[in-house]
Amino acid sequence: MDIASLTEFVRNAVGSTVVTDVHTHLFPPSHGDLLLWGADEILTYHYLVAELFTVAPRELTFEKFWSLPKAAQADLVWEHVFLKHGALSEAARGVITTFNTLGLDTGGRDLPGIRKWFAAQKVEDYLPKVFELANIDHAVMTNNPFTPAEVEHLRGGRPCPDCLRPALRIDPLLVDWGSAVAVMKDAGYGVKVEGDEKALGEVRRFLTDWSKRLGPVYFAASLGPEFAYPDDSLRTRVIDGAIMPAAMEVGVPFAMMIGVRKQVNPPLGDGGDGVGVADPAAVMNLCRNYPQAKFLVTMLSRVNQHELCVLGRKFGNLHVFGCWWFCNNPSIIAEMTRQRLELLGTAFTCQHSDARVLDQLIYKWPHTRKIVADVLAEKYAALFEAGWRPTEAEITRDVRAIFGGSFAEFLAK
Ligand code: FIX
Ligand code: ZN
Repeated sequence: MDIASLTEFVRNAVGSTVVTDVHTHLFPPSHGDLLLWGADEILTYHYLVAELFTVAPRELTFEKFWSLPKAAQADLVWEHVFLKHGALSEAARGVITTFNTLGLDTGGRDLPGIRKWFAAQKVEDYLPKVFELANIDHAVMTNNPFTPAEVEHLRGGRPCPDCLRPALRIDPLLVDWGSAVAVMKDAGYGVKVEGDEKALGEVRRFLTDWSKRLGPVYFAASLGPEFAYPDDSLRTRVIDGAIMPAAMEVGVPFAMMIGVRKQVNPPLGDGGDGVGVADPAAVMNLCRNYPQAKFLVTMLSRVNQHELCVLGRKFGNLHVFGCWWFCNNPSIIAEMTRQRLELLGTAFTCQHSDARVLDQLIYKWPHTRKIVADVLAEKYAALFEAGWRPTEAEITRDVRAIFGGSFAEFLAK
């Protein structure tokens, strides 16, 4: 194999490798409206609503926008972000990739026609088609036992296709203790707001009971840039007294998504969150304090990526994953993937989609595959120049590794 055929093989391998999507906000069709899909959900993705308000005319107030029906909101995004301001952002380009991949004519800019196509789809049939188009074996959901709308479905044991796997989302335990206690109390657990030993035991029981019910791939929480561990806060006591003991008892990793500055502009809703530089030392201390436990970590700030990569070299019980949210952009994905290959080899997961709308899988993975293919081709060419001759089977293996293979290995070890 010469460099040209090596490069071509690498690009094809990235283009065809099956992906495991380790973090999404998707739900089974049996969970009704919780599963977002279709033209209006695609266009009112909180990324695009935030972009709308960077260009919207003054008279379009937040109140006015949120008072509109979904379709009218989508019309405004289409008008201002796509027709009047060129659709150059990653999220906007994603919409075009999605519509085009589905064979919908964006050239004619015919939103009503596009809507008509989606109206003719049945989500039970559409979901497997989307997974096939994106070439995903399975995606991990975000299932929150503190959200009543979700609990109703989760307790009901609704059918869930095998391509969707559960994860137990536990943010309130760490960022909104008061409301977490209220939910656990209502569910019959003797949790007091003081968070004494007995209360933490009950939190542990709440987590293990939900784990028996769902069989989660991991426990997960997003945390602010101020997150510190250990400190003398209740949060540290909840981590040490409930979350880590339960995670180890159930045998699942604790996934942390660190660096979100919640609601920097609340009228934007989900689009109102921002980012802050965090201190990865909290991750270091957890990995050191719990050598028998496993941690999955992604960080939101571009500034934190190098230090996190280095921590990934230091701790075998730490798995670095994804280019989260504001890092999920071609320029940053390339930078992060290059850095991770150089520091971690293939012992990481290069991306997760964070899809909030089913159809987003159709653009988020091809966009990432393209970037990762460029970086991997460059790395393999350098390896070839150094004199190593990887076989096709080895390349296929190593490409799969950063798209879910290493994640599976990490879970299994
Ligand atoms: O905390 C999270 O899981 C975040 O991914 C979301 O809250 C965020 O709104 C999002 O959709 C990012 O892509
Ligand atoms: Zn997410």
